[in-house]
Amino acid sequence: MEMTLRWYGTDYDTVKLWQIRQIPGVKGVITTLYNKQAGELWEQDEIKALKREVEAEGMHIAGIESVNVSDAIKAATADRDLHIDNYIKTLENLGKEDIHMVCYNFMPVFDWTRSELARKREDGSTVLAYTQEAIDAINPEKMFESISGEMNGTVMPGWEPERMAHVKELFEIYKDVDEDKLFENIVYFLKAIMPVCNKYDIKMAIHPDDPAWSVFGLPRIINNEKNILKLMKAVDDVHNGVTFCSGSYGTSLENDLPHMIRALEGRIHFAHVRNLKFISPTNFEEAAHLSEDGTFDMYEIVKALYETGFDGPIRPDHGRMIWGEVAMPGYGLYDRALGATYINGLWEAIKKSHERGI
Ligand code: CS2
Ligand code: MN
Repeated sequence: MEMTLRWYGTDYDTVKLWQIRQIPGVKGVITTLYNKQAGELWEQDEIKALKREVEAEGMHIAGIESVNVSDAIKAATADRDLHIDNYIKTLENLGKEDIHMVCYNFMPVFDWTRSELARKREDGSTVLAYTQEAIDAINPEKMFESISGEMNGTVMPGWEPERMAHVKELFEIYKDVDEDKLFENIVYFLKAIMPVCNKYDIKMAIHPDDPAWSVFGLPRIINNEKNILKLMKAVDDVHNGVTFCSGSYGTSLENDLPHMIRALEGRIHFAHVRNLKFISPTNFEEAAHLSEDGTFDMYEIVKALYETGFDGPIRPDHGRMIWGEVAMPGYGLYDRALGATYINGLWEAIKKSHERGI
């Protein structure tokens, strides 16, 4: 595995590359072209410039998170083939720039959803949190105003004001898209991009839906072992792979995370490792990465990754806001650096135990 950190680019991130570089063992970043809309083409020059920027700080791009898939592709509207064509050309340009891992998701309209962006914990830290009651109380057409918590000038991905203005139309295009149709659409998309992925050895890594169930009545299909294995089988190519996000699959207590990792052996190309603390099955908050601070056994998660030969980029995921840091919720420097160090420690211990036959 390669330890990495997500970086939101010079224009958006409060965290700088030089700071990331000082985290022990982190030489790679996961980033994207943040000014691109889903469906748009990425020119090779733009990718090259991003690469140069990262490399000038002594680091490299370990993968892209994300090349977003447009709602036209997800819902199969008229622009679908045009957007797929742009996606293929984008992958080709990434391949030419020697980038071989692309994370994406197939969640309709929104990316991950939380009901609070800054729930205060006992120790004064703040975290992203979710309660089903709060989400149920939100009127989808007014949800932008309804979201609570300290925003620090940022919003959840997919909730940008310019998108929220069109949220009604976005919901409209999913009117006839149920889970089966969404599945058909993702298979169509993956089959179309597999040739370019094979040509440039680009590993596609689908991020799970978060939370792992339908919100606002929109279909969700990347949420449990059965469904993700179904997708792996439907397009049975190693380039059709997975981002194993413990915090997203883990939103459902029915998901046995180490078991899922083992079932997905060979198809996990990227890992997001974080912990959640459950108050009830539909009320959870994002904890520190340490096992005892949350509900998951992080040792078993990292061990399953190690034992299945995972060798892609891994990153801590959302961190708590600690030590007075002001940053994008979930994406401050301090707690993610602690998370990276903790995961590195687990990995080293597990690896040495194996090597020494302990
Ligand atoms: C990320 C996702 O912040 C997060 O939880 O893991 O937003 C992820 O980047 C996207 O779903 C991938 O397209
Ligand atoms: Mn994630």
